[in-house]
Amino acid sequence: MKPDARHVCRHAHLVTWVDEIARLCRPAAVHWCDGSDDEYQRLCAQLVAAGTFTALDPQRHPGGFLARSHPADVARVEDRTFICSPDPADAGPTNHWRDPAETKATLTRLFTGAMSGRTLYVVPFSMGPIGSPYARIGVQLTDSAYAVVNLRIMTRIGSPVLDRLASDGAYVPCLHSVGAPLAPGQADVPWPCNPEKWICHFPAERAIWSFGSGYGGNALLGKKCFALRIASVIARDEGWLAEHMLILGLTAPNGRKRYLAAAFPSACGKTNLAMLQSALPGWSVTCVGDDIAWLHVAEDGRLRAINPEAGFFGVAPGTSATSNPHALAAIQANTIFTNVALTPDGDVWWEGKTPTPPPRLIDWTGQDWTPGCGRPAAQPNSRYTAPARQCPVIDPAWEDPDGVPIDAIIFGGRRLGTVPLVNEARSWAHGVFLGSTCASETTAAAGGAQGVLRRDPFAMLPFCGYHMGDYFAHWLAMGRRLDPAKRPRLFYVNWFRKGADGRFLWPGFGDNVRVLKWILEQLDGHDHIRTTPIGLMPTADGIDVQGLTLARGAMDELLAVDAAGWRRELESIATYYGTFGERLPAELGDELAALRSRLGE
Ligand code: GTP
Ligand code: SPV
Ligand code: MN
Repeated sequence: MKPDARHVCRHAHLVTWVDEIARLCRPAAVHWCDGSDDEYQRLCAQLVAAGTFTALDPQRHPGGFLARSHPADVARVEDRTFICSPDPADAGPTNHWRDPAETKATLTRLFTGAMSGRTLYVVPFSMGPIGSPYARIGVQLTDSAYAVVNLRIMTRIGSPVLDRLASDGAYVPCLHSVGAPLAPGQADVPWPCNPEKWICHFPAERAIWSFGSGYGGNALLGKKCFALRIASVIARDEGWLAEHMLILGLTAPNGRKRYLAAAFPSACGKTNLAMLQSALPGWSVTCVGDDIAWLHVAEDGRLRAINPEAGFFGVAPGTSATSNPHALAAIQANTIFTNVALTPDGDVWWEGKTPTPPPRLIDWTGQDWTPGCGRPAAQPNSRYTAPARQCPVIDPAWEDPDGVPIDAIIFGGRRLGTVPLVNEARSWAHGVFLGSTCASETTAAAGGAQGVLRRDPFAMLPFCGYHMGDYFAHWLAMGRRLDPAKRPRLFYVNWFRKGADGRFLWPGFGDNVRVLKWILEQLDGHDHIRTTPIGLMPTADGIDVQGLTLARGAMDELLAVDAAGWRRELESIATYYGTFGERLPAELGDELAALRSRLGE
C-alpha cells in the first residue's frame, strides 16, 4: 500500500510516537491512512483476499461485505475493560481499576513484537465534524485492516485530520493490536485475535491501549474508549457532557421542530428511536446520531449536542422493514456486516429481518443452517457498519459544527416491571436522580450473562471513565450552568414492560412517537398530566392512541404507579447509593428521601 499519508504529517510528536510504537510492535510495514476512497477499496479487497470479508451480491448490497469474527470475539468485554487512574478511588466502585504503571508494563510486554508480520496502520481520526469547536482528534495505531475500514465509516479519518492537527495539535493516542503476531511464513487466519484481552484507559494522560480483540467497542477506539470513557473525563474537567445518547429531531404537524437526546443502555433501542418511522400522521423524526452525544452549554445558556460519530454500528437482529425501515435503507450500500447470516444468493439475514427465515443459510460461524436447527443464524450482537449520511432521515443539521439545541433528555432501559411507560422529572435534580437510578436487563452487546437486571446509571455504567458519584455531581453542576428557562426537561421511558402473559405491553418502535408527542406537549404546556409520587405522568387519555389497538388494560398497566414495586425499588436504590459512599452528592440522597416520603413510606 504505497504511497501513504506520512508525507503530509508535520506533527513531530506524532511521528515520534509512531516510530516508537513501530519499534515496540515490530510490524512488517507502516501505512499512514489518507482516508481516500481508493485506500478504502484496496483495504476491502485485501480483506476479501484474506478471507475476513465475503463480498455480498452487488445487486442487493453494492459495496457490501460480510465479516465473520472469531466465535470468542463477538462483543465488548466489560470484565477486561480497565480504568487506570493514578488513584483507584477515581475509577470508583463501578469500574475495574488497575495501577497505571503496572498495567503499562504488562501491556508493553504484550505489545512487544505483537504486530510481527502485519501492517501497522496509522489512522488519524476526528470525533465530530472536522473544524467544529467541539470536535476532538485521536490517532489509532492498529494492526487490523478491519478496524481501519470500520473507522473510516464510523469517524472522519485521514489527511484532512492530519491537516487539522498541523504541527502541534492535541490528539488522544489510541494503540490497538489484535495480539496475533505472525512468524515468518505463518499463514494468517480470517479473524486474528488473542484469548487474552485488555481494554485499558489512562485518564490522566488521556491515552488508550487495547489488546487482543478486533470487535466493535474493543477495537474501534474512537467510539466507547475515546468518545465516552476518555471524553467523559475531559468533559468533567472542561464543563461539558460525553454521553451514551442518541440525538433526534421531532417535527410536529404544525411544523415546529425540537431536538431530543436519549440515553438507553446497549441494545436497548437508541438506533431504533433515533430514526423511527412515525406511526402518527403529521409527526416525523430525523436522526442526528444513534449512539453518542457530546453536549455543551452554548453562550446563550442552552444545551447543544453534536454527534461525534459519522456512521452507525448498529445491532442487526430485530432490524426489519416494519421495525426500522430507515435503518434498512441506510444499510443498503457501502455497509460492512459482521456476524450476520449469508443467503445462498449473497444477501444477508438475521433473526427478525423477515417473519420467516430463508430455507437455507450459512450461519455467522460459516456453517450450513436450516430453520429449526436450534442455533441462531446471526450472532445476537451481530452488527452493521454504515455511513450516517445514507440514512434517509438524516437530519439536515447532523454535521452542524455548533450542534443542535436540546429541549428534552430521556433516560430509559429494559424494565419488565415497575417502571411506567413515561414519567417526567419534577426538577433537574430529580432528573439526575432518575438518570442515576436507571436499571436495565443486560444484553448481548457485552460478554457475560444476559437478561440480568442491573443498575446502569445514565446508560453509562460501562462507559464512564471516572468515579460515578463524581459524574452524578457533574450532572447536577451542569444543570446549574444552564439557563433555567432553556434547560432541557428530563424524562424517563420504558418500552419493555411485560404483561402477565410475558408479552410486551407496548408495541414500541414507530409507536414510540406517541410518547415523544406527549413529551413535546409537556414542553409546550398542556393538561394531559397528573402529578404522582414518582414524577409527572400522562393522564389516562394522555397518550395519543389513534390507530392503535392495545391489549385490554394495557394502558392502565403502562401508566400505573406500582406502589409495592416502588417500595422494593426504594430499598434497592438505597443499597446502590450506599456503594458510592461520601462521593454520592447529598442532593441525590435528598431526592431518595423525598421519593420515600411521597410514596408514604
Ligand atoms: P447499542 O448500539 O448497543 O448502543 O444499542 P441501541 O440502544 O442503539 O439499540 P437498538 O436500537 O439497536 O435496539 C436493540 C434491540 O432492541 C433490537 O433488537 C431492537 O429490535 C430492540 N428494540 C428497539 N426498540 C424497541 C422497542 O421500542 N420495543 C421493543 N420491544 N424492542 C425494541
Ligand atoms: C454498545 O455496546 O453500546 C455499542 C456497540 O454501541 S460497541 O461499539 O461494541 O460498544
Ligand atoms: Mn452503544
